[in-house]
Amino acid sequence: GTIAQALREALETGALDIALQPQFSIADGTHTGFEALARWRGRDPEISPVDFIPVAEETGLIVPLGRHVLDRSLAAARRMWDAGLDPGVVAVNVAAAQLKSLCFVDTVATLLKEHDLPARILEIEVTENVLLGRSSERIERCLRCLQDMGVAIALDDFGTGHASLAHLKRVPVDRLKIDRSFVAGIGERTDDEVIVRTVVSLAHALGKTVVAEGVQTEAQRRFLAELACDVGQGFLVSRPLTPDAAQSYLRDLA
Ligand code: G
Ligand code: G
Ligand code: NA
Ligand code: MN
Repeated sequence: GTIAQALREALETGALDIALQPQFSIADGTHTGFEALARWRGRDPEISPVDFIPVAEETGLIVPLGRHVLDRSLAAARRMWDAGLDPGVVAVNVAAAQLKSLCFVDTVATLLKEHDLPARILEIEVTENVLLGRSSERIERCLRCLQDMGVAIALDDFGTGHASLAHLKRVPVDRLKIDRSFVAGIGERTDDEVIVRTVVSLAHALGKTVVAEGVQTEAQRRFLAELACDVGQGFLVSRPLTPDAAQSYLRDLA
């Protein structure tokens, strides 16, 4: 369709870029890293990744697009390091089709080398549903390979997909990201509070860290701090920023 064609052109012309959203320690507010989010610049009205990522997945464009996002994310981290700033861990969303392609681990290793960055700078975010398809065994092997390299693995939108606790036991995952729909209910709905409390406790009992998404209020942060939730992300601290603005953000913290 037309979106697919325009997306292909956007990849070629450099119109596809990233935004970086800061992540922070729930306990003391210190910076811990960024999540990289794909952005399609120069389109009016703007098209959200919620709309163009599915098109990219259907057309196979997600493989070059995902590589581009990874490359831009590492380039941004490199530039921060070169400016004497510490970006922390940069989390990049990766789709099933990328993990299925046999060369994904090589792509990651090559890009880390090109940008002269250690593997520990990088986190790969996957959704639960990535673990369910026909290629789940291959994908799990790929994730384990990345983990062995020193790349962290995060399970995104946790609690909204179709994975079971058996998956959680088996798959190589270092952290859980609590979906923002649950965080939004803190202070509003007892059921959301119970779910958040239970996910933090489950993650910690399994030796994993927890990121709360969509933290918008100080009251939500305080609730999460009482649970010893590790990391937060959300409008309370910052919206997603252009790479330049993210660098200024880090400089202003120092
Ligand atoms: O910032 P926000 O509207 O930008 O992101 C919307 C959704 O799109 C999120 O669920 C996010 O995980 C997903 N997304 C954003 N960037 C990427 C990307 O580079 N790759 C994949 N696979 N998903 C992305
Ligand atoms: O989960 P995905 O990986 O789905 O999450 C990133 C999306 O969440 C992006 O669209 C980002 O702009 C959005 N987002 C980030 N922080 C907040 C927040 O505090 N509130 C809301 N409503 N959305 C947020
Ligand atoms: Na994400
Ligand atoms: Mn998410």
